[in-house]
Amino acid sequence: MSRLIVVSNRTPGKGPAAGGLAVALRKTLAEREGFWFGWSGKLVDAPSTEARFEDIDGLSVAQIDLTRSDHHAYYAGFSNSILWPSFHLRLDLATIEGHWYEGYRAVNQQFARALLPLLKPDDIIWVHDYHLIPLASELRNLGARNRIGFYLHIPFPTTDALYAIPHHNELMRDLSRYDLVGMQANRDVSAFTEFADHQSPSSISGNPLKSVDFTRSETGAFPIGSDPDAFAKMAVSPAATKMIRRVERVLPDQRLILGVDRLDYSKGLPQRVEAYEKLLSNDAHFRRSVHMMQIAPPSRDSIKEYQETSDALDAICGRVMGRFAEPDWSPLTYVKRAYGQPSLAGLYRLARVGLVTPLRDGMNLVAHEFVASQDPENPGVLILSRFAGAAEIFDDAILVNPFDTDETAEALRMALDMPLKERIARWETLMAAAHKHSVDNWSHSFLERLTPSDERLSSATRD
Ligand code: ADQ
Repeated sequence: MSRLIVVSNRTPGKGPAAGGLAVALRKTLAEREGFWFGWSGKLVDAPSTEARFEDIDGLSVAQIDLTRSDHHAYYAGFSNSILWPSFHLRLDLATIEGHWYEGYRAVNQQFARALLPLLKPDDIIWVHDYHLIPLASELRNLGARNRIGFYLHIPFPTTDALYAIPHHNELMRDLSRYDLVGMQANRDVSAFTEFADHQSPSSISGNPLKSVDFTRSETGAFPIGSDPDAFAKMAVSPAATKMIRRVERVLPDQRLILGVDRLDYSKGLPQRVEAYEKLLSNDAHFRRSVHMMQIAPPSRDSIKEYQETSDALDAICGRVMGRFAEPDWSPLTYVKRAYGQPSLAGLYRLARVGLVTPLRDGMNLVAHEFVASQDPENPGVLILSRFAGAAEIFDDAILVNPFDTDETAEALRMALDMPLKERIARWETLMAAAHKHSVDNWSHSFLERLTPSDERLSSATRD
């Protein structure tokens, strides 16, 4: 079997893997004798030209260092102040500084130059996410002929939003140089196809410079998932049970509404707390019997728009506390830090409602993890944004428009009042979907499509 090389902005670190992605790809890499390539996390004066190999808990990792100025332009600049907001349809939050594109391109070139000498001709390369859109182009410009796949973890934008991104045509041409482009959801594939159709030679006749030829690149939806069995197990582990006891002690007889997210404007956090405020205001009988817990560790906090989201969330949490708290009852806990997965699994299991209401999201793994952690005999209810990729998979969740806080408040009421029988029936369907779309199935199906057809054929004959 050919080797697999995984490339992402950062390589996984030491210690227990933080996410299902690292665990799943770690397993696949072990089977295929490949390595993981990416930035080391170190900022240096002169960019490194050669990668350093390191064994990190049995995983072979090749890393390069970046200069502070390249990294700033590439990461906080072009990737997270232009691509992230535009792909999430938040053009109002994009900041465009023309020179960032040079840094973005320079880092992708640096990745390509350091990776090329490490490649064997039949290696398969799997590139992850919007930081590295130009990588296949850069590798091909240096002569690489390997099969290269790209996976976009975030939503694909509408054609209009794409046009607002500087150098969008070059970026789309870069995408067309992958053999396979994977997206989270059908909605993303449709948006991509719409753009590709716009670009077809017939629609841009007279302007050949603008045409991007997508005919050699395949595109498809490969929805990512969690490891549901691992979460189900973790949710009854001693660490999870300890967390459950800690919370039950301070919140006796309270039905818990739980949100877990990176503190990011795409996650709809202020709107979510506002919906909870409406629930308490409309239905006084919920006061004293429910409690909302929002866990949101800071993220990308050097970027102004993230600080503003954090301030907005502080303000609305303060308002809800001031409005509804009493000396012996608090409506809300807001925790601004990360927790280990077993503790999170415990909280998911304890919650009566998982409130997952991003304004737009590639997939949303919290929804998967919440479902997998439930007690089958007394499961909680998932309230899910229609604008998360997960909504295409979990249609037995209560689906809401997160911009409509009245609708979300009503969904909260419905979830809190939902009879056990209905909760079980919905959960069983959700859990079946979480299994069907596990992270293992995701990586296998993507790699199966990326693997050259002659290799696929010979492995099928061997089996
Ligand atoms: P994210 O935007 O980070 O991922 P998400 O899919 O929800 O969003 O993944 C978050 C991960 O971080 C989950 O595994 C969750 O458990 C963990 N996490 C969140 N809050 C935490 C906390 N307080 N403590 C510890 N862990 C926490 C991007 C895209 C998504 C896409 C994923 C994977 O934006 O749409 O689903 O990649 O492709």
